[in-house]
Amino acid sequence: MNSSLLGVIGDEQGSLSKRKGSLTRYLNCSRRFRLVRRGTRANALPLTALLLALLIPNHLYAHAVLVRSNPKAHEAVASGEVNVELQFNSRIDAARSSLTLLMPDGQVKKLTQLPQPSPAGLAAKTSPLTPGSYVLRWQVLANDGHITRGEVPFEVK
Ligand SMILES: [Cu+2]
Repeated sequence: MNSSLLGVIGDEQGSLSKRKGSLTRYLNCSRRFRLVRRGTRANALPLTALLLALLIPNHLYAHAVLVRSNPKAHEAVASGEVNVELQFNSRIDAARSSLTLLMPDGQVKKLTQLPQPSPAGLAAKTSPLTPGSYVLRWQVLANDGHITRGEVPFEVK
């Protein structure tokens, strides 16, 4: 059902029906979301609702997902300045992405980013940290225009 419906959509678009899976999920994701926006403009609410229901599961796999971090989740690091580095599965827009640190006392501090280590990476250096439990929170904008966010809890010993 999923693929036959997408075939119909592809015919409306004139080009989607020709693709055979050579495009990445990333491209699928951004194209499908443009389709949803057009549907809204045309006031095709039932179609839009159906598309959303079909697309949300795909959407979860489509954009910036954290693949590696320093510190690692639940890692215990030495006190002092901590080098934060996050690696994602897709290119991200660093200027529209943010890193914040939840301190042991509940304060939230915005981290100043360092130059991107790679197009899919983010980096920052914390102020000197004292022992306690911290949570690094990230929010990133992927190239396809979608925002994802997550947390990396870690300890300072
Ligand atoms: Cu996306």
